[in-house]
Amino acid sequence: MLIKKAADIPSSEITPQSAYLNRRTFMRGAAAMGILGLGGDGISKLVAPRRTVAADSKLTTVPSPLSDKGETVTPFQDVTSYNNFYEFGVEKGDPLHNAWRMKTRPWTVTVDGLVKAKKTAGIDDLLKYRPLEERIYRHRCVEAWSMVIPWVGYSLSEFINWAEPLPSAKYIQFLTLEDTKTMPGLYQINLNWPYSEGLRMDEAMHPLALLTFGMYGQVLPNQDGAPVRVVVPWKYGFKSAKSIVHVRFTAKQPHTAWNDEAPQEYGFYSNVNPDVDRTPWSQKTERRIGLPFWKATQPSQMFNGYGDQVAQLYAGMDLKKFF
Ligand SMILES: Nc1nc2c(c(=O)[nH]1)N[C@H]1C(S)=C(S)[C@@H](COP(=O)(O)O)O[C@H]1N2
Ligand SMILES: [Mo]
Repeated sequence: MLIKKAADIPSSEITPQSAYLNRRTFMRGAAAMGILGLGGDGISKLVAPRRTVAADSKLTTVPSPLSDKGETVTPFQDVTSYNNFYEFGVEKGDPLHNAWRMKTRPWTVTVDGLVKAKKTAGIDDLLKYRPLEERIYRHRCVEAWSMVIPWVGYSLSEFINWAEPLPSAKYIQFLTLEDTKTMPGLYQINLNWPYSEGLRMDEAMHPLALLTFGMYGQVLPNQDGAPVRVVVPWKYGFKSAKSIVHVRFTAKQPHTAWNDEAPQEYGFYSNVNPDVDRTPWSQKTERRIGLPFWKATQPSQMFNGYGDQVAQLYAGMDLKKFF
């Protein structure tokens, strides 16, 4: 978001999914053999049995009544090649080219702060903890582009119940992976790393807030926040932290990376709001990725169209002040 670009990525950067998968497999092999000088894993990675989830990227899902109806899903290749994941670089195509280096197994999520007891969960246990739902949501970036994505996960509230926060916990904070070995963006962009985001507890408990493990019926591609992220569809995309390693419950509003960077532009709440224009981008309209340019521009909706479900969370609040 520091680099304020409206232009779409050149079509030369968009690789068909199959080609991309082949390339990624090749690159992984090359990395394991040290061809790219990234070494470290050695040959054992090539012969070690692959873990269930990695070997079969398909996820079994149940449909969800919380899915949007009547939206055209954005093509997979757009959703996986036009990304904001600043740890992997600032250009929209950078995460596709860099994020495959991130190791998503083993992976644990640590829970602490105002909880009964500190806990740690392994990613595969989290994945199996509740039935995985397919939830089609509109996804709205503050840069005024949007997508429609069939995510896979279960409500964040399920995870919070497992975490057992104390009644004094009023906020939840998400801290994400900060790995200098695989994330060139950590040196390129002056954000307050690790990436931090947060929600008020009642927002986090809302059934629409999704703990997300996959999309398009498969595990999340790394550039979309593997192995686990949140998706908060009524808020701007930057609230939806990717590649979470640490969840903390707090009494006070936690600091967040973009708010630290530019508090006058990126508020803590950051509900989609066509009437609040704090950023360089007008929020009145959005450009739907994957549509031809003459159809792409659409009016933006309050709470990204989820107002019927979430507006009561903000009853009595001045949303121009708490933007
Ligand atoms: N860790 C981390 N999470 C992040 C970001 C990031 O840079 N780092 N970018 C955010 C922004 S600005 C957006 S719009 C969404 C993009 O998600 P997508 O690439 O899966 O569409 O991720 C959000 N989560
Ligand atoms: Mo964003």
